[in-house]
Amino acid sequence: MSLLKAKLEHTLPPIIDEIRAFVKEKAASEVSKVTLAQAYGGLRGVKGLVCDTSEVPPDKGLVIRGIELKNLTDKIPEEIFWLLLTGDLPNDEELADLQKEYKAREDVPGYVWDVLDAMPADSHPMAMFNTAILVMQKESEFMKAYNSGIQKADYWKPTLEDSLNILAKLPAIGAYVYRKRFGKGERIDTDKSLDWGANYTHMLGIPDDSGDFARLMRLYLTLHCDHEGGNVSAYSASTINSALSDLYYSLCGGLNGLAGPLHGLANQECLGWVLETMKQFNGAPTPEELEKFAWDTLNSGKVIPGYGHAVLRVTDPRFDAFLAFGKEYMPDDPVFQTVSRVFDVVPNVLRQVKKIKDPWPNVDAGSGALLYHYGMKEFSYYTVLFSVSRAMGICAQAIITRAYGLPIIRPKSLPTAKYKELCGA
Ligand code: CMX
Repeated sequence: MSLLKAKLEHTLPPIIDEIRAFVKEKAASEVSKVTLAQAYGGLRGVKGLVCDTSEVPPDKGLVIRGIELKNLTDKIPEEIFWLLLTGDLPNDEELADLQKEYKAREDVPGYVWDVLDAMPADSHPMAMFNTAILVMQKESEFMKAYNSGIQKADYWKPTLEDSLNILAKLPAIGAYVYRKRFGKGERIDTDKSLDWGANYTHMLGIPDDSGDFARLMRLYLTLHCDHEGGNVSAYSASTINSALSDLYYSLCGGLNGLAGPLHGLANQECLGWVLETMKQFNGAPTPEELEKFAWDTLNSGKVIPGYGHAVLRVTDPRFDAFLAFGKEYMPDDPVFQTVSRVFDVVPNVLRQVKKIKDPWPNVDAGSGALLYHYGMKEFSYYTVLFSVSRAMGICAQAIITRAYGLPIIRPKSLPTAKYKELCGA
C-alpha cells in the first residue's frame, strides 16, 4: 500500500467523525445570506461550498492547509499534492514513496496517442489535453469498484487510485500535446530518474542546459495547484464528481472550464496583450504609452487580461512569486520588463474604473513572459500547463469529498418571475 493511502486511512476517520458531529450539532446555523444581486451575479461571495484543501482570503491569496503560498514556493509539486490531501508536508520517505507511485503509473495507454494523432491539426491544445483525459475513462478504478458494489465509506480509495493514475500520466500527455500540436518532432520518452516537474520539462523537449526552465516549471506547477472550491474549474469538477462520475469525467469537465478566457485561458491572452503593446510601440513601452494602451483596451470594451479577480483584493501572491523569479533569472528580458512595467501602470488605470473591484494582477499576468523567455512561445499551450497543475487540487478535492461522503450537489434555481415575487417587485 502507498504511504499516502496508509496515511489517509489513519488520519481521515477522526476528521470525518468530527465533521459529522459538528454538522449534526450546528445543522441549523446560518452561514450565508443571498441577495438578489448575488443570485444574478455569479453567486459571488455566497458561502455554501466546502473545501478543506485550500482557502483564498481576499486580503492574502492562496493558503494551502493553513500555510500561505509565499511560504511554499520552494516546494516541489509532489510535496504540494501530499499537503493538499493530508494537511501535512511529506517527510523524505513519504515524498520518495509518492514519486515511486507516480513512476509506477506513468505509462500512457497507446490508444491515447492514437486519439491525439487523429485530432485535427489545428485543435486547441486544451481540447487535445482534455480529450486525452476523457478517452482514458475506461481505466477508472472508481468506476470498476462502484460497479462491483463498493461501500460508500470506501469511495475515496479508488478515487485516490484514479488520482494517482491520472496525475502520473499528465506530464507525458501534456508534453505530447505540445510536441504534436506545434510540430516539435517525435514524442520524448519519460526519464524515470527525474521528478514530476523536471520530467515534464524533459518530455517537452525545450533545451534546458542550465536547469532554469525546469526550476520555473516546478514553480509553475506548484503555484497553480488549487484555489479553493468556488472557481469555475473546481466547482464544475466537484459538481460532476458529486454525481459519482469518476475523475476522468469530472477532471475533464473542470478543465474545460479552465479553458475559458475569464479563467485559465487568460494566461494565453495576457502575454498576447503584453507583446501587442511592444509591437505597437516598437519595443518595451514607456509608462505613458502603456497607460494609453490600457485605456484603449478598456474603451474598446475588452478586459485587460491577467488583472482583476472574483475573490482577491490584493496582488496575487502567485504573481509575486513569478515576478520574483523573473527578477532573479531574467531581469534584462524586454518582455519580462514590460510585464513588470504593466504592473506599475495598470492597477492605477483600473482603480479609476469604478465597477472593477480588484485592480491587481492575478496569477496569469506574469507567467507567460517567463515561459516565453525559455522558448515556449506557443501561447495557446499555456493553459495546458495550468491544467497539469490544477489537476492536483481537483483530484485532492474529489478524494476528500468522497471521504466526507458529501451528497450530490443540487442548489435551487428559480425563474425571474419567482424572484420578482420574492422581492415584492
Ligand atoms: N479589465 C477590464 N474590465 C474588468 C477587469 C479587467 N481586468 N476586471 C474586471 N472588469 C470588469 C468586469 O468585466 C465587470 O464588467 P461588467 O460589469 O461590465 O461585466 C466589472 O469589471 C466588475 O467585475 P468584478 O466584479 O471586478 O470582477 P468579476 O468577479 O466579475 O470577474 C474576472 C473576475 C477575473 C473574470 C475579471 O476580473 C476579468 O475578466 N479579468 C480579466 C481576465 C483574467 O485575468 N482572468 C483570470 C483570472 C484568474 C483565473 O481564474 O485564472
